[in-house]
Order: sequence, then structure tokens, then C-alpha cells
Amino acid sequence: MKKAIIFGITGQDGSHLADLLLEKEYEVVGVSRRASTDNTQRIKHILSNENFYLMQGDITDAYSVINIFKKHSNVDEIYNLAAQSHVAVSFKQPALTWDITGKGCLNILQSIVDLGIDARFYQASSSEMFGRNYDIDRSQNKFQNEDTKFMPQSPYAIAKCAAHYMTTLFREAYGIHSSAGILFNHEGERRGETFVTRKITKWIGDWVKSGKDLNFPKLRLGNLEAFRDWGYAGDYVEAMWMMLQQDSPQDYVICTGKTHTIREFLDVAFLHVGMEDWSDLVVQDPEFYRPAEVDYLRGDCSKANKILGWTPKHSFEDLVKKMVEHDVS
Ligand code: NAP
Ligand code: F7E
Repeated sequence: MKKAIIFGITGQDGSHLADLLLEKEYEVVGVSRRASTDNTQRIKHILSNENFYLMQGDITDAYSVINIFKKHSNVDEIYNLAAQSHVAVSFKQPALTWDITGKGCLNILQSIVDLGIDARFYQASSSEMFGRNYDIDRSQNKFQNEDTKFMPQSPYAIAKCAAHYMTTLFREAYGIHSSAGILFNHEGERRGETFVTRKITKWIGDWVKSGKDLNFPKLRLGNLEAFRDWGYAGDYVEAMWMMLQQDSPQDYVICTGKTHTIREFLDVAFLHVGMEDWSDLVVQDPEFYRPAEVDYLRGDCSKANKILGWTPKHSFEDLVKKMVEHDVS
């Protein structure tokens, strides 16, 4: 039986990945940080699984990471999904973001080397690292791939670049089987409620449940013109696993190859509840604009398709429908 450790088990991707690995009959050790309230909402359904173990740990604390590896030194695969993952928050808490999203990855990699852990390592890199290398391209002919230059536009993206380079350095310097997945935005029913897609579908759900009350507080959003390449989280965790099954470690872009604005997401989401015109329900609020924006993201995952045989299973329309239906019911 293979054993995997997942840092970031309580997050959207951690929970999907744990489901996938348990299905594949792995023993899964999930690492969650201490919280004053219950942070296991997304993994409730696996807490009593006999192959699942929950351990407390924090990746900003190297001692904590070392203790986890000492207890599970026979681990086969290590997935680092832990991060302060909210871009807007990273402008307000840049040092914390650096400690978790940047240095946290180093703590894991250095512990692997120092303890001589013979395991494969996955780092959750991000399309945010590409940043502002493309302006809005309404003809939508531009793509980012593994060769595209990083031009990070937030403390989050800079921390992710550091972790990404650390992952490639440890591969080259110490021969670790470490791969980074450069994942574009991926969403779903388990997405955090402050990311734009879930914020929209959650609001629609609450509004529908209110009987479409005209006095319902409006949906307050920031920039509606940015383009994102949105996929379904359940599809993307399969790519993470596939990367660690390869003989040689490499980095891969994972995306759908399609891009849409937030405005288009709103169109499709509101149409699912019978609203063609949402303009009276949404307010643009300066509070939700960022000091710097990433205008245009659209990935090219031909490498993952060719080497891993990975391809996304859900379209943009499927994704929006799934999320709206979940939040409305
Ligand atoms: P998420 O829902 O925000 O989950 C982040 C996880 O990290 C949570 O389990 C969180 O714990 C944990 N965490 C935060 N600080 C920690 C610390 N100091 N020590 C240990 N764990 C800590 O993020 P996600 O959407 O699942 O994304 C997974 C990873 O992929 C992240 O690294 C993210 O940056 C990256 N990524 C995401 C996307 C995307 O579109 N979703 C795209 C590219 C890359 P709590 O539950 O206690 O907060
Ligand atoms: O913003 C705009 C916002 O916060 C998307 C993370 O998973 O994917 C995610 O980062 C867009 C931006 O995701 C609101 O300005 C408008 O242009 O949903 P988001 P993100 O910043 O793209 C990447 C790949 C990651 O790696 C990250 O971890 O939507 N937007 N109005 C808004 N965004 C939010 N959050 N809230 C608004 O009210």
C-alpha cells in the first residue's frame, strides 16, 4: 500500500486529492494546522476512513514538518498544497503569505533532504506567477505555457515563484523527484467562499433561497473585466497525482485552454436561475479591486496532455452549472 502526506488537507484541493488517493487505496496522512474552530468541513466524510490519518502541523514551523516526517519516514508521495492562497489577502498580509506560501515550501524540501526521505514531491505552483505578461487580449489568441516568463503581480505570486524555483533547484541540486504543477484557476462546490466564482454562486444560492427578494443585499464585486482560465478542481487533482507517477520529475501547466471574464461567469451563472440581466443585482465596489491585477490568463496544457495523457473533463458551462446547482439546493 502506498503512503501519501498531504499538506493543506483541509483546503479545496487537499480534500479532492485525499478522495482520489483513498479511492486508489493509498494510506493518506493529512496535515492540518491548529484552528480555534473546526476546519475539517471539507474532509468530514473521510475522517473515519481506516486508511486516513489526520495530523496537526504547520508548514511555517520547520520543527513541526520534521516531526511529521520522522513519524512517517516511509512515505512515498508528499503533496504541498498548503498556502495562504488568496491573492487579495496577500496584499494585506504579505509577510504571512511569504512565510506560508514561500518559506513553507522550503521547510518541507529542506526537511526531505536533511532526513533523507525517499519520496516524490509535488508543489502547487500557480498561473498567478505569469502575472502581467499579457494584457487583455480580446481576440483570445494568447496562451501561457511552461516556457512563459513569470511576471508576478502580487505578494502571493512572488511567494509562489520562490517556492517554484526552490522545487526546481532541489530537483537539480539534490536529485529529489520534485515536480511543480502550474495550475490555472480551478473551482467547484468546495471552493472557498471569498474567491470570485464561489462568491457569485453562493450569493445566487442565498438570493434564490430568499425567494429572489428584491431587497436582498446586493452582490458586491471588484473588477469584472479580468480573464481567467477556469477548470474543475476534481479534474486538476488527477493531474497532480499523474505527475508523481512519472519516472522523471518535471513541471506542467494544467488548464482548460479557454478563458472568460468575470462578467461572462456572471452571465452564465445568473442564466441558470432564469436571470438574463443581473445589472441591478451587482454593485462594483472599490473595496474588491486589487492594487495590481492580472488581466489575462489562458493556458496551454499540450505538455501535460502529451506526457501525462491528462485532459480536463469539465467545460466552463459544466463548472458554472455544477456550482450554481450546488449552492441553490
Ligand atoms: P485553499 O482552499 O485555500 O487551501 C489551502 C490549505 O492550506 C488549507 O488547508 C489551509 O488550512 C492550509 N494552510 C494554510 N496555511 C497553512 C500553514 N501555515 N500550515 C499548514 N497548512 C496551511 O487552497 P486550494 O484552492 O485548495 O489550493 C491548493 C494549493 O494550490 C494552494 O497552494 C494554492 O495556492 C494553489 N493553487 C490553487 C489554485 C486554485 O485555483 N485553486 C490554482 C493554482 C494554485 P486551513 O483550512 O486551516 O486554512
Ligand atoms: O479572483 C476578480 C479578481 O480571487 C479572480 C487563487 O486560487 O487562482 C486564484 O486566484 C478574479 C480577479 O482568484 C472580486 O480581481 C472581482 O481578477 O477568484 P479570485 P485569483 O486571484 O485568480 C490562482 C490561480 C491561484 O493560484 C490563487 O490561489 O476576479 N474579482 N471581484 C474578484 N475576486 C475576488 N476574490 N472577490 C471579488 O469580489
